[in-house]
Amino acid sequence: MSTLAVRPIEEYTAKDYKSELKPIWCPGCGDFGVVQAIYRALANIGRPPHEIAFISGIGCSSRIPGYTTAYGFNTVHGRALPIAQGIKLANPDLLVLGAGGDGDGFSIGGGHVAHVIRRNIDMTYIVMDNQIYGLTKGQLSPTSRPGLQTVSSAHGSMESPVNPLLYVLGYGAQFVAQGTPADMNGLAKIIEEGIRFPGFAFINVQSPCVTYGQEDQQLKAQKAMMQTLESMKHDPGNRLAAMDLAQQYGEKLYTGVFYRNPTPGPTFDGLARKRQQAMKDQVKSRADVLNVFKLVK
Ligand SMILES: Cc1ncc(C[n+]2csc(CCOP(=O)(O)OP(=O)(O)O)c2C)c(N)n1
Ligand code: SF4
Repeated sequence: MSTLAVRPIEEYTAKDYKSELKPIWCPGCGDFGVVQAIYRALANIGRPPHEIAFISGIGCSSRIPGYTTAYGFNTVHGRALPIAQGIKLANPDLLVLGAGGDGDGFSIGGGHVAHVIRRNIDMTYIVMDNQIYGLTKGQLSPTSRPGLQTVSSAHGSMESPVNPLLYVLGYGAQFVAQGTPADMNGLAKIIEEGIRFPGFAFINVQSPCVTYGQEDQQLKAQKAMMQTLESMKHDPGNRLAAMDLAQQYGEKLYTGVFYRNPTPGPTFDGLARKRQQAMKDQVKSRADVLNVFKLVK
C-alpha cells in the first residue's frame, strides 16, 4: 500500500495504485493493458487504495489484485463474486472490484453471476475474456468458439459458447460494457464509468491470450475490427437495443457501454444499511419508552 493518508482526489495518479509486485503474465498478454486501464480509472475516481477491496478467483487474470495497492484477495476458482459480495456487505464503504477470467466467471463461477445481478450489489466485475483457460495451459473455456481445437478438444469444440453480454443483460444487469486493451483510453473510461455506476456493473474485456489464444483475437486484429458503440450512435439507455447488439458477440467487436439503466434501482447493500439503521432506531425508541416509564414510576 503506497499511503494510508487521504489526499485530495486530484492528487491521485495511476502510480498510486501500482504495487511493487512484478506481473508474471506472458510478455504481450492482454491483462497487462487491463491492469493499466484499472490504474487510470482508479486515479480518476481518487479513492485512496486502503478504501478499495479487489477480489478475484483463480486464473492468469485473477492475479490482477496483487498488482494493485488495493486490499486484494486472490480467492478460490469461481468464487470471486460470493466473497466480494460478503466484503461489500460487511463494509459498504469500501469500493469493491471483482475480476477473473471467462472460465472463472462463466464456467465454474457462472451460477453466482445471476445472484449478484438480482441483488444488485454495488461493485464492478471485470471479466478478462480470452476465450481459453490460460493458467491451466489452453483448454476450452465457456466462451471458446465452436470447432476450436485445444488440448481438451482435439477434434474441435462441439459446444456453443456462452455470450457473457447477453447472459448478464438477460439477468437484468443495469450496467454492461465491453472493452479491449487495444483501446486503452476507451477501456479506462468504461471501467471508471462502471465504478461510478451506483449498483452492479459488468465489464467484459476482450483480453488476448498470446500463448494459447487465436490469431484473430490478438490486439492487432482487434484494433482492425473494433467498433465503438458511441460511433454507431447506440443509446445506452435502451436495453432492447443493447441486447440486439450483444447478440453479435463473437462475430463483431463492439466496445463501450451497451446498457446503463437511466434510473438505477436500489442496491442490496444500500437496503441492508437502511434496514440496519431502522432496527437501531427501533431499539433506541424502545429504550426511550422504558426510560419514560422509569420516570413516571
Ligand atoms: C476448483 C478448481 N477447479 C479447477 C481449477 C483449475 N483451474 C485453475 S485456473 C482454471 C481456469 C483458468 O481460466 P480462466 O478462468 O478463463 O482464466 P485465465 O487463466 O484464462 O485468465 C482452472 C480450470 C482450480 N484451481 N480449482
Ligand atoms: S497463458 Fe495467456 S492468459 Fe495466461 S499469462 Fe500467458 S498470455 Fe496471459
